[in-house]
Parts: sequence; structure tokens; C-alpha cells
Amino acid sequence: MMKVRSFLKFTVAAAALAAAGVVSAQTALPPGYKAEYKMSLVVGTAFPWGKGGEIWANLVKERTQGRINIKLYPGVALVQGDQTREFTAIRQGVIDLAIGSTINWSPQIKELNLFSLPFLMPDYKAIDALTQGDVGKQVFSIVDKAGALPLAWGENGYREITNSKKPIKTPEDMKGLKIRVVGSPLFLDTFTALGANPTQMSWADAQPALASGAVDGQENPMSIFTAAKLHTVGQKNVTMWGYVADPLIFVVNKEVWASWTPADQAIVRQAALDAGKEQIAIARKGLAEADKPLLKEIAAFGVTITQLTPAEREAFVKATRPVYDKWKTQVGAGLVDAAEKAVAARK
Ligand code: X2X
Repeated sequence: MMKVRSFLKFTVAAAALAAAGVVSAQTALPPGYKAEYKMSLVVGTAFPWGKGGEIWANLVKERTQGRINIKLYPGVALVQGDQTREFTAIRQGVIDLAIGSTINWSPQIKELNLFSLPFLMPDYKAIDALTQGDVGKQVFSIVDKAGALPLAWGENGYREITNSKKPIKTPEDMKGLKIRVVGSPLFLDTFTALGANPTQMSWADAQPALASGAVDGQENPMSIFTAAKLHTVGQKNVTMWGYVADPLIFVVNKEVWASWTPADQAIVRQAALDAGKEQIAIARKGLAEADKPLLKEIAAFGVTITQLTPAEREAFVKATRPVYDKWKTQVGAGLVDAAEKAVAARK
């Protein structure tokens, strides 16, 4: 009786562990594998970005039968919320995998500022022309040399300007507005050129700063705006200017990568490509369609959405052109030339 009961207990416990994907009852982990790998993300699964992490982790777990078990760490928790230190932590192995914004890794990889050059990419086809073409390959080789293995592209999105004070239609409307920006100095230059008063802070600090009125505005993709409910922290004015878009890059720490069998490496790579494709579609949902249904949802929260005419937009392009020219040299004129050509040739 005792024997049967303890056997039952054991099988129930083993089945529970296997179901949880913690241990596979049949297959022990290959030598050198960790029981759990840490994936860093800035935002959680309520956002398209975090959703991409969840999709990638789930595909990997399924396709490796649980040999590679990835846990999500949103809020860049592994670097105490400081998103500008994420890339260094990946390289050092504090983070095993990540889906990171090109903006957040720009302090370590200056070429990633490419995507933050104001008004380089006028539409989604322009982003694709860069990431899915030769420029994307060049950027991946730069990221690789900088110390992490890039596997696939994702997308945060077009970063639109929002504020609590008034609708922005001209650069003059930005005079004196306190705008929270992310951690690349290029953003300080862009907003200074527009007459605003930019202040750099992490995403974690940005939300309370908006809520208290310490800053008037910020810039982020509309999918971040809705998931973070920025209309509840005073952001009642949105201007769709599409000045920059930040792609996301799926990466793995190099030592972790080397510890996996070639078959598992292939699975992780393919899962990143599949998840990236799906993640980009989620990020563009409601914005890539001609009638942009997401904007109607946002307007329903009492938010004023300003669309610029081409002439109005041109005034912002002109005002930021000196910043573009300065940063073209910093990024590397060759890479920017290649990007400009790819954008001009987009289909
Ligand atoms: O901090 C931001 O604005 C965010 C969430 O978009 C990034 O991580 C680049």
C-alpha cells in the first residue's frame, strides 16, 4: 500500500514538473545547458514588444521539447531598469537573450543611431528596405562584432510626439515644452533643434514624471501609448509626425549560443525569425491599415490626434536637418548613404 502510494506521488510530481516544462521526465538536459535562460525586455506582454518575447520563448520551448527554457524579465529588471546598460549586460552574460530597441543599444553601438536619424524612414516600406536588405545585414555584422549574436528583426514602431499642453502643428509649438527622451544624445540634439527642452530618463522614470507634470511630453510608438495608457498621465495631444522608428533586434549571448547543439541553435534562430515576423505584424496592427483604426480608439479617450500635411511635416524635416547631417558623420557616412539609397529604391 505504502509503496503504491509513494510511487503515485512520484509520478504525479514528475508529471507536474514535466507539464510545467521545468524538467522533462524522459530527456535530461545536454551537458552545459542551464535549467533556465533569462530574456531581457523593456516592456511586458501587454505590449507588442513583450508579446514578441513570449512568442519566441514559447516556440523555443516547444521545438526543443523543453531543453531550452526561457524566462522573461520585462522592465529591464536584470539591469535595474536602466535600458541603456542592457547591451553591456548581454555581452557580459548577465542577460542570456534579449529583444532590444536599437535606441537603447546606441550608447554602445553608435551605428544603431542610424534608425534615429530624423525623417530617414518615411513609411513602413522604408523600414523594411533597411532591416530586410543589405543595410540590415551590415548592421547585424556590427552588432555581432560588438559582442552579441543577432538573429532577427522586430519592431517597436514609429515614435509619435505627445504632450499635455497643446496640439503640435509646427516646430514653434514645441518651444519650451519639457520632453522626456530616451538615452541616446542624438535625441537631445533633435529636440533642442526643435526648440523644446529635452530631458533624458529611463522608461521606468518617464511614467511618474509624466503623471506629476515634471515633464510635459514624450515620444513613443502608439502601441506603447495605448498599452501604457499614457492618456491617463495627461498625454492628451498626439502628433503623427513619424520622425523615427526603432526596430528591435533579437539577440543571444555568444557563450550561451556556443553551449547549444547545432540543432538547438537552428531551432532558436528559426524561432526568432518566426517570432520577429509575427511581432512586427502585431506592432503595426491598427496603424498600417489605411484608416488606422488604432487612432480612432485613442481619440475615443479624449485625445486630440493631429495629422500633418506634407508641407507641415516638411517644416520639422527642415528644422532637424542640421542634426541629421551632424549625426550622419557619427553613424558613419557610408552606412547612411547605403540606407538613403535603399529607402529611395524601396518598392
Ligand atoms: O523608453 C522608451 O521610450 C521605449 C520603451 O520606447 C524604449 O525602450 C526605447
